[in-house]
This record gives sequence, structure tokens and C-alpha cells, in this order.
Amino acid sequence: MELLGRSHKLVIWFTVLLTLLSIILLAFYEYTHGDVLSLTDQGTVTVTGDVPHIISINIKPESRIPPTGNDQLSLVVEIRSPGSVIPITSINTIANATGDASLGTIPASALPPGIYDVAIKGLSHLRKVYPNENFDGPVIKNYTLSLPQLPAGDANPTEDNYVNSLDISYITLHVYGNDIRADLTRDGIINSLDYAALLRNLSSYGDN
Ligand SMILES: [Ca+2]
Ligand SMILES: [Ca+2]
Repeated sequence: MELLGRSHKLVIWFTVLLTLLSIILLAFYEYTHGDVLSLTDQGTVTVTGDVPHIISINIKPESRIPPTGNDQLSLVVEIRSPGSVIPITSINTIANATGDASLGTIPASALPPGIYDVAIKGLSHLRKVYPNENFDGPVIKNYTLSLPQLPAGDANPTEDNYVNSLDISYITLHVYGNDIRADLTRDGIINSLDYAALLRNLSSYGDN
């Protein structure tokens, strides 16, 4: 009986040790493969990376009417070395109604795992740069950035990344029409609300 009891105890202790070991291994896996968020990051844009980099972003254009489910926007997304304005790769994509856009698959040979800046210029919007994004794979990571919504107003086709009288002139040219560049609010008509959206950023430059 004593021998049987000892065997049971051994089995129980072995099970406990195995469970503890599993928990430790799982915790280590989560630590090394789970989400890593910068302390300075918070807010509105999400970037997901992988190797080969499978990157998706979520953007939020400002001044939309209605404000939700109306986030469609043509985007040019550049991935740059930190602090550089020269794109390593440039991707044209379109954000859907909820602001989601895919950058497709970028081979690790074209974008070695590391830290990069992500620059986003939306149609009729000022460019925003989201710095120091970590695309080091090989697992998917989510990043939430601290920069605000994409500012509207750069409506003129010169796309000079600056909101001024040229952009006002372009909206005026299309008033009561439905030109997509001039329709900053994306409510289907060019009117005073589009001027109001532009005036929020009058004389503002986008990021380089
Ligand atoms: Ca402009
Ligand atoms: Ca409008």
C-alpha cells in the first residue's frame, strides 16, 4: 500500500512539474513572439508585419460625413529608413470603409527585418509619418501609433502636401459637383462643409 501511495505521489508530482514546465514554456513563447508595444505608442493607426512582410494598416481620414464607416481613401504608403525621406518601397493601395488597407506581401529581401518609418499620403490629405515601426517578424505583430487622423485639405492635383489658396480654388471649381478630390467630407457633394474641412488645416504642411 505504501509503495502504491508513493507511486501515486510520484505521478502527481510529475504531472505538476510537467504543467509548470508547460506554463513556463508558453510564457516564454508569448514573451518572445507576442505583441511588443512601444510605451510612446497609442491611438489610431495599426500596422501589422511579418516575414515575408505581410503588412496591413488602418487609417482614419478626418472630417468625414458620416464620421464612421466612411473611411475609403486612396493611399500612397512609403516605407523608409528611420529619419529618411527616400522610400525603400512605395505602395499604392485603397483603404476600405473601415479604414483597412493591405500593403500586400513584401519580401524580406526587399525589406530586411528592422525598424522603419511609414509615410502615408492620402488623396487630398496631408502626409503623416509614423516613425520607428518594427518589422522584424517572423510572427505577426500589431502596432498602435500615436499620431492623429490623416488631415484633409490638400485637394489640388499638384499634391504639394500643403493646404493653401490653390486647394480652395480647386474646391471652388467643383462646387456642387462630386469630384472626389474636392469632396473632402466624402458625402457625395462639394459644398460649404468641404470648405470647413479644408479651413481646419489652412496653411498647414504635411510631414516630409
Ligand atoms: Ca495643396
Ligand atoms: Ca462634401
